[in-house]
Amino acid sequence: MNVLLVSMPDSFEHMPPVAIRMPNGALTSLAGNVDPHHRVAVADLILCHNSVRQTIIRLIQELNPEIIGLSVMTFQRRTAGRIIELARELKPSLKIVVGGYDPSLAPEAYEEMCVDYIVRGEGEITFRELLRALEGQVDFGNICGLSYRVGEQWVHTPVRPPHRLEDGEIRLPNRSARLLRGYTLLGRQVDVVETSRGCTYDCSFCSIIEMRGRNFHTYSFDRVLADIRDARDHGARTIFLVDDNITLNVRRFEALCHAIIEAGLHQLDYFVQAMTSAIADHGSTLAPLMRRAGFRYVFLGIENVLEGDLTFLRAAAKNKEHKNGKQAGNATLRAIEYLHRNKMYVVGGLIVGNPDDTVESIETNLEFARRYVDWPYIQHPTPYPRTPMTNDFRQRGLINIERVEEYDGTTAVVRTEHMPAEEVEYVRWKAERWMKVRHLPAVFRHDPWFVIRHVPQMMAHTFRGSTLRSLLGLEDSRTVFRRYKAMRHRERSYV
Ligand code: B12
Ligand code: SF4
Repeated sequence: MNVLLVSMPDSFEHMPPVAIRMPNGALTSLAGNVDPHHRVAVADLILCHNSVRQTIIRLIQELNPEIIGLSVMTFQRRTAGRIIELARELKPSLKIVVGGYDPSLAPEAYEEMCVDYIVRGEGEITFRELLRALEGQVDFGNICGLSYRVGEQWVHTPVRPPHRLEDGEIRLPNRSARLLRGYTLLGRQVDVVETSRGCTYDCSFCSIIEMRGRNFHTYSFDRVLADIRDARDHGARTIFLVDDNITLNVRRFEALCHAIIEAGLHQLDYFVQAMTSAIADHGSTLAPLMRRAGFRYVFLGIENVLEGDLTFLRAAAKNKEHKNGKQAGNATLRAIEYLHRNKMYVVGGLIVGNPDDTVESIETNLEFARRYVDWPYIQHPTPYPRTPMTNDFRQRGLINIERVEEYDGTTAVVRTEHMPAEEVEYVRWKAERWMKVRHLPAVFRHDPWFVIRHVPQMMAHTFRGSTLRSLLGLEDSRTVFRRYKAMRHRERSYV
């Protein structure tokens, strides 16, 4: 069968397409795991975010797929709906499948769209079996993790348990299936690689637990190294390790760093997401090793620097330092110190605008980011489907905006007990732009040509909404903010 898999073009404030265009790892993993007689093509629509409609039309005409699969996050739901309508119009007989976090956690939203199948949870085996069912080899009802229509009714088969990755059932991704070019992270071709899936924590804002329960499964190092080599052979110079929480098993992470070095793959740049507690507790050995293995940016899930907020976010435990087996205060500063001492940059993940936040508590976090992090990644709590935090916000009547296309993390859609949502966003937005500028010299040292060629576009993105008048101080920042919001509103219409 001819299969076309697409990821959505929607990006958010911290991912300006001029500097960051990342592949979707789910689609190549699905492509690598269907039966070999199928022809699968993958299109990451972030690579054509200015011409989505034309690209979809062209791909459907050229490839004539029998099945189209869409990978969707919640803030991309509206775009997905429009692409589904367009695809249906272009080819009414097309079978349309949706998967990813949003269809898995809010399948009811897709039942009202023109889709034929919803794949819930991990997709490789479900999708492989779905294609077999469409060829008449197996019964739809026997495929776990699938929702499908029978007449007017939707049937939901039982949940598929998370894969034990250790057994080698999931094959390597198929990167050759990609049709579009232009992936980049600050000027270097980027690719995504997984070494594990899952997490055993239960932060209240995170979708992972509802998606797959609390568990942690790992791929073998042979497979991980083969995957990195494959990404490199397809042109990548930067690898983003997309594991949910690679630092759950620090000994394994250290061994992975050794394996990368021994395999000679440490010439690539690596980005990774990490817990502060793991880095603080093991930094004296782990951080130098990470540096030797090529790690350059570490996204730290700091979440908040105030204990009250950490408790609300259920993120206190993962941010605690330990001494002699006992908890010994917040781990964040020590983690940052280890990373900086070993010449790595800290992407500081913070969440501000929690129910009890005031201007002062938000300012405390912003001041922390100004002083200690290299690249701020500050978000607002966002009520994604079925997270415990969504419940809390709903019960307290604090959700202001139900339009999910605005659930991109940097649009404040909830208010606090003390501040309107828009004020929360304004305070964060105003401070964060300047923090980003400070990191430009470091980017310049690593990739001077990229910066020279793209600095005007990067600055224009960071300071969107500004005019000559605002630069001269003749217009206040609230006017600029309103203009920025209007631009953001317009650009969300990708199709
Ligand atoms: C890595 C990652 C990123 C990276 C890289 C993204 C990329 N292009 O790959 C970065 C840091 C850039 C990022 C950014 C964002 N992310 Co993110 N990210 C993740 C993370 C950690 C892992 C995702 C991943 O690649 N997993 C590996 C792949 C193989 O698994 P998978 O995507 O789940 O796909 C499987 C199934 O879902 C299914 N499937 C997926 N698509 C499809 C399609 C079909 C047709 C089928 C059949 C099956 C299927 O099968 C796949 C294979 O089993 C998750 C989860 C987490 N713990 O936080 C969050 C997560 C996906 N991100 C999330 C969000 C919200 C964002 C942001 C909007 C804001 C933010 N929090 O940073 C931005 C938006 C980015 C943008 N487009 O502008 C949310 C999504 C919540 C939701 N309900 O939509 C998650 C779940 C985190 C959370 N807050 O809970 N993210
Ligand atoms: S530690 Fe990270 S992956 Fe795990 S539940 Fe918390 S936010 Fe999600």
